[in-house]
Amino acid sequence: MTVDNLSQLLKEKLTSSFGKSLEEATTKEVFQSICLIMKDSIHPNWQMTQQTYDENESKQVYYFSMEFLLGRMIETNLLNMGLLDVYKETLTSLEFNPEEVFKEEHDAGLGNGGLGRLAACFLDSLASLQLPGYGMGIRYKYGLFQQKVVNGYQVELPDYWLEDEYMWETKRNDKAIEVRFGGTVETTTINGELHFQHHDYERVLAIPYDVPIVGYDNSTVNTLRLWSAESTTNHFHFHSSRGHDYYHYLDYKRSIEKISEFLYPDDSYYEGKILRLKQQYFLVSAGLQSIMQKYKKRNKPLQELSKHVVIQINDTHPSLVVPELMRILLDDERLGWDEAWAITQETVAYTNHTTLSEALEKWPEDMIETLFPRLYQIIYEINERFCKMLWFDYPELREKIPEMAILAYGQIHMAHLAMVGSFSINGVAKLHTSILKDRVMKPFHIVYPDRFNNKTNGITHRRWLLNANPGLAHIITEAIGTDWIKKPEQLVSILPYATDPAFQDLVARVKHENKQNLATYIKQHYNLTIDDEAIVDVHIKRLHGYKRQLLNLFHIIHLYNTCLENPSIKMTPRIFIFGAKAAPGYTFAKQVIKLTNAVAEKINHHPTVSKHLKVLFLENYQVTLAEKIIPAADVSEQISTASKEASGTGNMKLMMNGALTIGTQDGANVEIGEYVGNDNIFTFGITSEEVFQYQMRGDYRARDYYNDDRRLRNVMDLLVNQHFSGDDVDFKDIFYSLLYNNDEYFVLRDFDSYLSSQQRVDQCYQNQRDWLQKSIVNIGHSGAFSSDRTIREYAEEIWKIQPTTVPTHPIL
Ligand code: 26V
Repeated sequence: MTVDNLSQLLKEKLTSSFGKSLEEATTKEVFQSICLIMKDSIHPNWQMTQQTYDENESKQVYYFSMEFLLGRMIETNLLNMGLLDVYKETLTSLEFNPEEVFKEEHDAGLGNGGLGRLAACFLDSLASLQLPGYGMGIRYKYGLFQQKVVNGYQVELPDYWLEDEYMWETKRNDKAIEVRFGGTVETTTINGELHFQHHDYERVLAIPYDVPIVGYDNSTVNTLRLWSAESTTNHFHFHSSRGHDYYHYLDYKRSIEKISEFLYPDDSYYEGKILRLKQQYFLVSAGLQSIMQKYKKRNKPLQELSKHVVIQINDTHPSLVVPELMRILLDDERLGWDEAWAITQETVAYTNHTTLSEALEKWPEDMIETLFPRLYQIIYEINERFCKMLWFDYPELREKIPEMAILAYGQIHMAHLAMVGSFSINGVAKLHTSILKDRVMKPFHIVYPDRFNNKTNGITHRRWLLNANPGLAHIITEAIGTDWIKKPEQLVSILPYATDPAFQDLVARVKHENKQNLATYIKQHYNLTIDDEAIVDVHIKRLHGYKRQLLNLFHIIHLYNTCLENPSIKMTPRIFIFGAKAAPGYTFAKQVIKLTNAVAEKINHHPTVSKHLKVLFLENYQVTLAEKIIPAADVSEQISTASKEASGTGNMKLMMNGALTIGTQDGANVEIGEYVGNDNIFTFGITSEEVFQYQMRGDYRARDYYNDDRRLRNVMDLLVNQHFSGDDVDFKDIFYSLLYNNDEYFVLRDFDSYLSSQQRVDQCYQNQRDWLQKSIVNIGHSGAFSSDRTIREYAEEIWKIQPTTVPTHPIL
C-alpha cells in the first residue's frame, strides 16, 4: 500500500459512501471512510480465519467476560496490519491531522478497570499469537459513565458511545439466540425418565454484534462477540380487541432492552441488583447456546466437547455457565447427570480477580429461583452432591461444610459454584494465588489441590509501548532491532545499555518529549503550566479505599506543610497527577476526589508552594487518557494495602514506559520487584502477612499513629479545620473513617514508611544518570509482563490450544 494508492481509495470511498469530495468531507466522514477501507481488507481475513478454524477443527477458547475495555481500535488495528505509518502519511499529505481523525473514534468503554482492560489485552495477544480465541461479552448501549468534575466534585454523565455508528461491529441477525427468563418448571416422567419442561417464561432475543480482533503481522482475525438484548413482535400476542396491548408491548420492549442497556459502574463492590444478574445470565445463555450450535456442526459426540471447546470465565460474573451448560446437556441433549457433570467440569475454567469480601458475589436464593427456576434446581443438586462428597470423603472438613457450601443461609456463593464446576482455578499474580490457596479459598485448595494455578497478568506491549510511546519504541528498535515486537521477553537485550550514557540520553529525550505532549494537553484543558523539569508522579486507577489515593494525598499535604514551614527549601519540583473514577454510590471515594481537587486548588495557587508542587486531577480517566499519561510518567504509584490488590496492570504499563514504581509488596508489584531487583523499585509498607496478623489479633490502633506522629497530625488536622475548603464543606468523614473506624486500609500505619520511600525517590531523581539507569532496567524487564507471556501460559497450561496459521486470503 502506498500513499498514492490509499489517497485514491479514500477519495473513492468518500464518494461512494458519502457522495463527497475530499475537500467537502468532514473529519468524521474521513474517519469513517478509513474504517471502511480497513474493513475491506480485514473482513476477508476474518472469514478465512473462521474457515481455517472450522476446517482444522481447532480447539477454541471462549473468554466470557462482562467487561471488555477496548478503548479505540483504529490505531492498534492499523499497527497490527502494518499500515499505521502509510495511513498517517496519507492523511497528512491530504492535509488532515491523523490525530484529529483518529479522535473521531469514541472509546469503547465497556469495562470498569483492570478486569475489563485485561480482557481486551488478552484478545490482542490471542490474535497476535494465532490462537483460536473468542471473546463473549455484552454490547452495552452505555459504557462506563463519563466523568466531569464540577466544583471539585465528580459528576457522572451517560456514555453513549454508539451515538455515531460503531465502525468495527457487524450485526449478525442470522445468529440470534433466544434466552429465557422466569416461568415455571414442570417435572414429568416419560417412559421412566424425568423430563423438565419450562413454561410461561419471558423470551429475550440475543443478537450478536461481532467485532474483528486483528492479530499483529499475521492473517489471524479473531472475533469478539457482543450480545445485545432485543425484543420481537413475533412473541408478543396482540389482541385487536384490547386497546392497551400496544402500551403493554412498549413496556415489554423496554423491559427487554434494559438488559443490555448499561454497564454497572461498580468495581470491587457487589450489590444484589436483579438487572445485573439478568445481564449475567443473558451473556451466559446466549454465549453457550451459540457455542453448542457451532459445535454440533462438527458432528462430534458431546462427550468430546472439551476436546474442542474451553470456556474461561473472567471472575464469577459468568459463573452461571456451570448450571446453564448442565441444563443444556441434561434437558436439551438428554444426557445423564454424571456424564453432563463430567463434560461441564472438563470444559469450564475460572479466574479469580479479587479476595475482597465485599466484591465476592452472593446472590439471594429466591432471586435465582424466580429468574431461572430450572437453573436453581440444578444448582441445588450440585450443592447437595458437593456437600455429600465433603461429608464422606473429607471428614476433617465436616465442620467447614456450611462455609464451603454453594447454597447456604439463603445465598448462592458464585465463587464456590465456579470452583466446584471447573477444572482450573487461577489467581492473577503469585501473591494473590498464594492468598487464595492459603487463606481465602483454603478448604477448597484442600479438596482440589490440582485445580489451583497462577497466571500472572500481563498487558499488550503493542498498544502500551509500540503504539502509545512510538519514541521509546523507536530507540529500543534502533538499539536491539525489531525482534522484541514479536518476542517481548527480548526487551532484556536493552539491559546492557542501562549504563550507556548515550542510550540514557535518548531515553531522557523521549521522556522529555512525552512530558511536553502531556503538558500541552494539560495547558489546553486545564490552563495549568507545568515545569518541564518536574517529576511526573502518577496515580491512575479506579478510586477505592484500598488503593489508597488518600495516602498519596497525605504525602502531598505533608510536602505542602514542609514548604510552608521552610519557604526556601530545595526540592525537585513535582507534579502529582491523579486519574480515577469513583463508583457513583461510593461516598468515601467521591470525597477523596473532592479533597484531591481542594488540595490542588490550594497548592497550585500558592505563590511559593506552587513553585515546587503541582497537583492535578485529570477528569474522565479512560484508556485513551491513559495512553497519554503513561509515556510521560516518572513515578508510578502502586500503593494499595498489602494483600488487597490482586495484581494490578497499571503498574506493568508504567514500568514498560520507564516509570519507577513506588509500591507496597502487593499483587504483581512483588514480581516486578523480583525482576528489577530492590535497587530499581521503591518498596515500602507493611506486608500482607502483617495485615493478616493485625486482622487476626485485632490490635491495630490507628489513633496511636495520629498521636505519635506530629507530621501526620499536622496533615490530618487540615482536613477538619476547613483549610482546604470553604465553610460549607469539610472532610470530617474521611478524618473519622481513619480515627473512629480505625483506618481499615492502614493509611496511618504506612504513612511514615511511605514518606521515607518518597524521600528516596526524590534523592534518586537528583542523580539523573542513576535514575535513567533504573528506568532502562525497568523497561528491559517489562517484557515479562507482556500479555503474550500470560496468554501463552493460559494456552499451554489451561486451555491446551495450539496456534493455527491462517493462510493469506487469495484476494489480497
Ligand atoms: C466486581 C463487580 C461487582 C458487581 C458489580 C460490578 C463489578 C465489576 C467488577 C467487579 C470485579 C472486581 C474485580 C477486579 O476488577 N479485579 C481486578 O482485576 C485486575 C485484573 O486481574 C487486577 O489487576 C486488579 O488487581 C483487580 O483488582
